[in-house]
Amino acid sequence: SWLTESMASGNPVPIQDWHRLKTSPKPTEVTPAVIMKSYACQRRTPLKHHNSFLTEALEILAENAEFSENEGRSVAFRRSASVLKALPYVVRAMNELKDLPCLGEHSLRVIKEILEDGTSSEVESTRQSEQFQAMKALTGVFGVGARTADRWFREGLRSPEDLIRTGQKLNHAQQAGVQYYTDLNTPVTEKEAMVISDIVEKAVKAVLPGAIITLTGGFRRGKEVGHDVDFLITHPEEGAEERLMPKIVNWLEDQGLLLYQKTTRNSYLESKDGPARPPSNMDRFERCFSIFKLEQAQVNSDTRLEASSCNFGTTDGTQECHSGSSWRAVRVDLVVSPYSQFAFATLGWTGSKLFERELRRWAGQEKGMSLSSHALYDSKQQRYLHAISEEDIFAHLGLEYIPPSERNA
Ligand code: DCT
Ligand code: MG
Repeated sequence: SWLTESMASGNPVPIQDWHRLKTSPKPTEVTPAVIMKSYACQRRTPLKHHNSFLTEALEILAENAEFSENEGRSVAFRRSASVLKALPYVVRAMNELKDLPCLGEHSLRVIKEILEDGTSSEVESTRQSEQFQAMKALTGVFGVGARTADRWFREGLRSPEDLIRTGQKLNHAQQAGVQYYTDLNTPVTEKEAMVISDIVEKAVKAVLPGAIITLTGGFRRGKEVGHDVDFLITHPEEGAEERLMPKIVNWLEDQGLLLYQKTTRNSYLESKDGPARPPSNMDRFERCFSIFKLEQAQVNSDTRLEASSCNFGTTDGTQECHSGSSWRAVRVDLVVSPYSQFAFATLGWTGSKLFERELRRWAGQEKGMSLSSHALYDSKQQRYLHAISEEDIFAHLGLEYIPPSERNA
């Protein structure tokens, strides 16, 4: 509605870093021709954009490709969607797309169908398919990836209830995933994220005074909801952050705030980014996948909640407490980084996933560099490039600085 309002009021639709080639032939139409840079990290992508009716469709196909572990196909659909997110106008006709990069034949076919018929038959049949719905339900269990979900699907399982009913062997993460399924598939609100931030801050300050805590992930990009809350923790004194995670986890556990936690020394990013791997300081990078027990009363601190009011079906038909409980489960990711890697970690954990992927691709293909959440390695100079801020890293990469709120690629 903000879009229709701004268009109706005649205010210009925000144009990010677009270079107008020519103005629209008809002055009333907001369809300027633009030069679209081909890497998402060269563009500004706001959270609220003009083409959700197209991007949501393309992202269904991307998700479906992920379910069948077809990464190339999935990335192709995500790149197409991302280009449309960066457009400063609503796409109404195919000729408005002719100079845009990353739009493959398949994506263009889907877009054409939506523009002509309002929907795409491929997208709708995917959405309705038993396989897509089952994969969505099964990968919606914390700790379950596409491979496991696909195996279960082929064994005839369709939902978390089926996992319980058939007594599937589940690891600890998956057991928690099934147990807190509804909560973990209920979006985390900004308000809930703020309450969690306060708790994490209290925990970290208690075990390491002077530590710095940054909210990363989608909430740092300005998202109003998320599937989890992501934090990055460091300390200005290099080395002070060592063995910090177990202390934080113990503090939280003592307060009864954790429903589940698993601390790992190696994050998935480390294992992927071979060449940029600094040999010695790598193993300090710690990550904790956790599930917090968040008291609803802390979120609605101005509404006094009594046990008796936490029930389904109040007089106005609303539910006062989620699932009729006084608390909810929330996924929280904690990452500890040495101060020297903090800028890289901040950039790497802010996302979006596609923005990160594109940054690494840009570094490798255009700059002969290797970027990870730990470091930036210049292959030509054969040395690591230092950075104390995200701005430094964009500068090393020869990219214009893009603030977090415009990294929603
Ligand atoms: N990340 C990444 N590549 C991945 C997974 C994560 O680069 N495969 C980075 C980018 C985002 C950050 O880590 C946090 O990940 P998520 O929490 O999964 O993403 P999000 O953007 O915070 O999304 P959500 O709002 O759903 O939590
Ligand atoms: Mg997140």
